[in-house]
Formats: sequence, structure tokens, C-alpha cells
Amino acid sequence: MLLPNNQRHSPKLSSEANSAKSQRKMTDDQDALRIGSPIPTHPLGIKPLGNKYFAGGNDARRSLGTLQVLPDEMLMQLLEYLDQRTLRLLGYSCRFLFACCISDDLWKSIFLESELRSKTAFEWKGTWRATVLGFSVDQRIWIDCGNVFSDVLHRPFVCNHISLDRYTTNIPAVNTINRFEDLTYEEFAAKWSNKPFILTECIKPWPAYQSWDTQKLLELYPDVDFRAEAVDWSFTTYCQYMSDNHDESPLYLFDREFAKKMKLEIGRSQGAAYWKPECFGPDLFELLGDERPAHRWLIIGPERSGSTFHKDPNATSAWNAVIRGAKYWIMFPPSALVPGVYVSKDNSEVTSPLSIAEWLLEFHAEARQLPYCREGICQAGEILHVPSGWWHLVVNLEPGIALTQNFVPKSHIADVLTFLKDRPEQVTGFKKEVTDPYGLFVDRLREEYLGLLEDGLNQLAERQAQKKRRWDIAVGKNTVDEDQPQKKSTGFSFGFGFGGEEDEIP
Ligand SMILES: O=C(O)CCC(=O)C(=O)O
Ligand SMILES: [Fe+2]
Repeated sequence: MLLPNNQRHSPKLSSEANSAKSQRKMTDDQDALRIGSPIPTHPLGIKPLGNKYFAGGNDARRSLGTLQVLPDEMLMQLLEYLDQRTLRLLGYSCRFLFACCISDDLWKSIFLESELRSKTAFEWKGTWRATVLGFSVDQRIWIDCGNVFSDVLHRPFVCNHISLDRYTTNIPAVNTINRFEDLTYEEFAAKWSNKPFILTECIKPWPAYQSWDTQKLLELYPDVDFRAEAVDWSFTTYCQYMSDNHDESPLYLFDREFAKKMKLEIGRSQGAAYWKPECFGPDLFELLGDERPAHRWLIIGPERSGSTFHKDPNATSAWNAVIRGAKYWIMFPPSALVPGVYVSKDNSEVTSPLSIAEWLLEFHAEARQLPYCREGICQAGEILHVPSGWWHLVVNLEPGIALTQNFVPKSHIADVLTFLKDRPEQVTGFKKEVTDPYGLFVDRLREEYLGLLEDGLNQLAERQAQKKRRWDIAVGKNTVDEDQPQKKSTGFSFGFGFGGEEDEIP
């Protein structure tokens, strides 16, 4: 279990922490029960709201003056408008405001809006606040907030300390993602292109697997800047952050230019760092050459970092190879309604995405019961297949390094053609000079894979016709078209056809 900050930095505080611990009451215990492991005491002593009823009237909120009328959510929103000086000074006005103003989410926003955002190399000081204010560890202020009761302030701490084990172990047998040492392309094409699986041996010969770890990469690339969500940081700075941060959703290094930046050879050539596994067969997007959309990423992150629920871009499939660490995956087929995941009407975005911890806390138990849920842990030296259109959430169980690549196997040509044709506004990753990705892909396929293209276009046409029939039925329009032979309508199908676009929830 992680020690609370106060116990790590100042022995003097541990007795206070202990007394705060003994005060933990019902809500805390209930949370602990639900979460499956005790949550340590908040470093400042902040408690969940429920504990207020046992506090005998000692309530820091009373000192808020006029601000008392604002609920905590609103107070926190208001604080988002303050500049760093005002936020810091306001935090010194009373205990409740100290607890609010020290929230590192606020300081992360300040960091991202300040000139620090464009700096790539600087010293990370353990929190966004300390980094913005340039404080060292011993300058960090501590004020006893044992009489601050707030779910809004306590919840991020809970999310940061949930035991991942509770969610990632005891995977029901029916949910377990299949594991093989390796597969041949024939096996993949015949049986597995629509299903997730893990290969346990296929990347073990990669030099990247054999030689990379964080320390080695730090020696080789200390000053190389990598993209981590909204920032570009030197690897040295990112490693400092990775080993000492308290973010509920830690910044995730996800860089698509890594091969160029690290001067890596990829492929079967002499000195290559890795090559794509044989079993996935030809990648049809290779036909696009330099015009293909972004397709490979280096992924590095601390324990608890990861990816919230999403589908991969442009209906591509993907593989994800774990070089160091271990990743827990939970996946659903394209047509599934994933609990806690709300898709916008046109399917273009996941709305109100929850953090990984929040999703695990609130929805994992329900999701695990669903018939098409698939789960597995991909260990270092293993690679996982993400079929086209599958929903997935991924969390690092340890600090980790991974390589991922998106590809178009022959068996998913129709999915990709349909996506490029029907959802041009959702197509991503192409350079802006590529104005017609669908047309480009069709042209290139025509040169090399005419038969396959014709099959793909036929499937696309059939899907579009099916969609129109469903729409006509939905709006009560008589579907009889004089010129067309009448097909028997089957109405809405919520069937599970493993990957076809026709199964997607509109
Ligand atoms: O490693 C991860 O966080 C998952 C990345 C991902 O979503 C993918 O490889 O498709
Ligand atoms: Fe993904």
C-alpha cells in the first residue's frame, strides 16, 4: 500500500495521520469495503462528507463565510478561473479553502495555460502545484484539514488509491481472452481476425523486448522530447514525473514519431528494434505508403495510467506489445453497449468519459457480467490483438513500456472502406494533403487487390442498403421499392455479428 504523502515527507505528521485514521468513520469504511482494500488516510486528513455527522460540529466549511452557499462542485469550478497568485493566497485564508486550492487538478490547468507548457525540459517537483511555484519537497506546506469533509475533495484521492487487483484478478473463465504461443496467418485469417487474443512468444526475439527498460531508454534518449497528451517533454522530465506523481489519470506518453526521434529501424532489416508479427498477414494500409494515417506509437506510463474506453481509429485493427510492465485489458465487441460509456448520436465521440478509476469503481462489476465481455492481462513479452471496432479500456498494472501498431487485415477491408466512405468527418490521422482517404484507398487497392476490392465494395453496398432498409422501417416508410426485389425485413437486429459495421449502434 502507498504511504500517504505526509508519512513519506515528515515523520512529525505520522501521529496526526494516525489520529485522523482512527477518526475514519462510516463512509470511509463503506468505500473501503466496496473498493476491496482500505484507502489510506488523505495526506491532509480530508474526509468524505459522510464523516461530518460524527464530527461533533467541528466543520471547516463554517469558516467559508459567504462562499458557504456554494456547493463544493461549484466552488471548485469557480477556483478554475483564478490565476496562480490568487489561488495560492486564497488557499491560505482558511482550512477549507486550503484543501480546495491545493487540488492538483487546478494546478495542472494553470501549468498547461502558463508558459511552462511550451518548456520541454524542467525539473518535475512531485506535484503540478510545486512545479508551477518552483517549490522543493521540503517547502511543501502542510495544514491539518482533518475537519474538512467533502466528497468532491476526497474522491480523487480514493480513485488514486483503489486497488487494481480487485478488478484485474479472478477473471471469469468465459471472459478470459485466449492465449496462444503464436498463430499462423492462416489460423488468424480463418478464425481469429474478429476476436481478441494474446500471443505469448511472438515478440520475445525483438531486440526492443530484450534490451529496453526505462533506465536504458533514459541513458539513450535523455533529451529526446516525446509527446505526452498535451505536452512535449524530454524523456528525463517525463521519467521524473512518472516516478513521482499523484494524478488520478497520469499523463501518458503516447508518441507516434518515436521511430524518427529515436532513430529506430523497424522491420526485418539488420539492426531493427522490432518487426511486425507474421500472423496478422498483409496490412492493406501499407498500400498508402507515406500517405497512410498515423499507425504506430510508443506508449510509456506509470502504474494506473492507461486508455479509457475507445475504438481504434478508422476501423483499423491493432496489436499492442508489452515490452515492460503488464496491462489489464477489458474489451467489448463493436455492437456492445458498454456500461458507463455514452456515445454521441453520430457515434463520433464518447461523451462524458470517466477516468479509468471511476469507471472501474462504478461500472466494472456490471460490465464483467455481460456476455461478450473479454478480459486479460498482457504481460511483458506478450502481444495482444485488438480487432477492428472493438471497445477497449486498458490500465497499466506497473510502470510500463509498449509498442502498438494499427493495421488493416484483408478480413476487415469492408469495415475500413465503410468507415472511410460513410464517416469522412470521423476519419483521423491522415496528413491534411490527403483530402480523399476513401478514394485513395480504393485506387491503391484496385492496383494490387482487385478481387478483394470488389468483395469489399459489394459488402459496403450491402451494408448501406441494409442501413437504408432499417431507417425506412424505423421512420415507418413503406420499404417496397418497385424496381427492387423485395427482401424480407428482419427489423432492428441487436445481434452480435463480430465486427460488421451493420452491428454498430447508431
Ligand atoms: O496501452 C494502452 O494504453 C492501450 C493503447 C491502445 O488503445 C491500443 O493499442 O489500441
Ligand atoms: Fe486503442
